[in-house]
Amino acid sequence: MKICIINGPNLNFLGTREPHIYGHETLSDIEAGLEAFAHKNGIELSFFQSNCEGEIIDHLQKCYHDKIDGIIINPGAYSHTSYAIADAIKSISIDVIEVHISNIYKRESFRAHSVTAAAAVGVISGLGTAGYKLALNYFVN
Ligand code: CA2
Repeated sequence: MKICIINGPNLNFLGTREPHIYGHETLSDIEAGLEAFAHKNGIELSFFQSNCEGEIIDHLQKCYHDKIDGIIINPGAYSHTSYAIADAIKSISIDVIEVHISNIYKRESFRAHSVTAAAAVGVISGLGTAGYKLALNYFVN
């Protein structure tokens, strides 16, 4: 099984700023933890991070062409604005789980709505960086 983990804008800053919201793990730490978990479960993982909306859409389309079985995406702030990413998720016919490290429902009101979430199979929000591993576990099962 091939799973791709996609992270959107500013998530390359994880572990360096705002640790009270996003924790102390860097994106590399998170990816290494997921890789170890995937290896034990016979899953092939790939990772992508971009600060650019179009690059994220291009990568979602690449996942379609590469016959990826599942996608875990944290679209960052594009979750709240990007109908283009939502359309891309809908168009590729791949199960997508949306992950938010923070609880988007108990922060600023603009974060409480995700336009991309409606295109996902499910959403994990507020469980910290463990949310990525929980999403991966969904695909394992
Ligand atoms: O909780 C999440 O995972 C978010 O997707 C994170 C986004 C935010 O815009 C969403 O509302 C919720 C922001 C990611 C910013 O990442 C940073 C990481 C470290 C330091 C500063 C920003």
